[in-house]
Amino acid sequence: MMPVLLSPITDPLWPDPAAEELITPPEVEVYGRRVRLMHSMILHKQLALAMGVDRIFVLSPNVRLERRDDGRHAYEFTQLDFEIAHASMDDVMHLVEELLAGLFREARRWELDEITPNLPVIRVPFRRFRREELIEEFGGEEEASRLMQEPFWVTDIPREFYDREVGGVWRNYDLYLPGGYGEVLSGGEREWEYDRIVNKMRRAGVDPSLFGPYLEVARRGMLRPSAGAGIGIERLVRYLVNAEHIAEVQPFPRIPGAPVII
Ligand code: ASN
Repeated sequence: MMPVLLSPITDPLWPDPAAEELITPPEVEVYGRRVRLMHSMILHKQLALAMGVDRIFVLSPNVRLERRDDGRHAYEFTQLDFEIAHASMDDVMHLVEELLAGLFREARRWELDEITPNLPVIRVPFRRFRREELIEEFGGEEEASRLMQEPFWVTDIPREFYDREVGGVWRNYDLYLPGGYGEVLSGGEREWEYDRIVNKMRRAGVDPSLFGPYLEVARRGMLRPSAGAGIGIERLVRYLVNAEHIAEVQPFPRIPGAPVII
């Protein structure tokens, strides 16, 4: 699918343990109507599946007005975003493991390791931690990312309404890179039932009236069970080439707090 850039609805990015406070998506006016720039295409991925497509991927630009420049955040970046009808979290985790193992194998084959001598060896499957378990063992995701030698999964993360929650367990996942490179992917199985979605929005203090067209499709019972994820391309490339700062892998860096030059 080609990306959507402007829409009345986008990812609230809230609540999320990675977000210090709610960030508001930038808005522009088109033909007298205010629309938002995409935080992420998650809701449009669910809507595309509702149209009957079973598997999609999209290279999607995301704009997030983050406050911190920590070398890992860009306020405009690209996700390789995908969604698969009736998939489970195990299906997606397996797919991502194969994708990354293949990518690093190819990088070596194409002698990228001459440019980046520290090209990591990727061994799959990656270790999995429930978020609570990881916090107990390491103190937090960032500490774990600094201490771990290989990529690892974090599951069961309490966050946005669209990720599936069954019996108090969140069927979602983030992939973290070692060496302090931090989070590179997030995803989950999805909610598709109207009542559950609205209840979770209310519980999180997210205003359902901001999601009218999406909720209308859900109310008609047209959303489908699915799972997917989005990979942060710049973060993945930064790890692949061992770059210090994300600005080094963006031809036109979009760094929080820094003025736009071009
Ligand atoms: N792309 C992510 C997903 O599929 C959502 C996000 O970036 N916030 O779950």
